[in-house]
Amino acid sequence: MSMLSFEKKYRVRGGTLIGGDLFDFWIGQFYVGFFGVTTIFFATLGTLLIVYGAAIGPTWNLWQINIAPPDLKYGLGLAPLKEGGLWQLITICALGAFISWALRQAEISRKLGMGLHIPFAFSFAILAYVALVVVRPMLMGAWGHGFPYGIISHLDWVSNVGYQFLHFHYNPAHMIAITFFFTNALALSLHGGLILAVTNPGKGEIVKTAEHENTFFRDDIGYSIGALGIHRLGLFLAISASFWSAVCIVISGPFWTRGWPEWWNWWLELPVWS
Ligand code: UQ1
Repeated sequence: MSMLSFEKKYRVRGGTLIGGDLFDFWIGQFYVGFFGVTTIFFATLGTLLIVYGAAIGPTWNLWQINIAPPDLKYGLGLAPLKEGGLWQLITICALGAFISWALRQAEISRKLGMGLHIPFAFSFAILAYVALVVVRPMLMGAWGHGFPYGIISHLDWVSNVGYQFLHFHYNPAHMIAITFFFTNALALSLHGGLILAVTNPGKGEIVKTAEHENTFFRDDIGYSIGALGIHRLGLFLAISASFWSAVCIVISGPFWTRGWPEWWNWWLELPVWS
């Protein structure tokens, strides 16, 4: 069955979360839906605001364009457009577009009678962004604690915030997040390698199946997690990486203000040593 006839079969009404049948149609291969419209709206407006921000800025050098959050003196209030207000509007547009996209994924999943695993997974990427530009700034009392929108400028922000805590790699949640990112890369490379190895046989060879997949890992490490298991593991590793990234930045400032190396003094201060 070609993909097009498959899609035709599943292009059914219903499953919408809002608006009933109003936007329940397709344009070409794309499902529209209420949240398709809101995604386009926020993404277009946000992009135009970024271009406007670049136009009133000092450079068109793509690496150096920077749209900064407001000064800390504006606290959690609205700032004038050219003094961080643009950043605030762009942030609202980004949140609107990201959340719309997740809800669009939910609508399509419901239409197809699938689980909601995809929007659930995507929500963890949104969570990491929300932690940086909403949760932490609110806990710290100023939108100025959000990160600037620019290629070099956001790297400088990460570096500066890292050094404010002396050595960010001593942040225990950062350690956990990195461990999940690396383990995720290991798992996906093993899985990608395995699938390509069994589905790309040499000329005249047959495509291999689960028997080969399981046997490889039983011979290699004495254990096979299975075809479903590897995807459960992958989802867990990926969402955990995003989750602990969000935790590691939200605790930095609102809940710990000194250098992260010092946090480990709890170990030296255990009464058992005295
Ligand atoms: C695995 O065991 C497995 O099951 C057959 C896969 O399924 C296709 C995999 O992709 C991988 C990578 C493994 C090995 C992983 C672990 C955690 C034992």
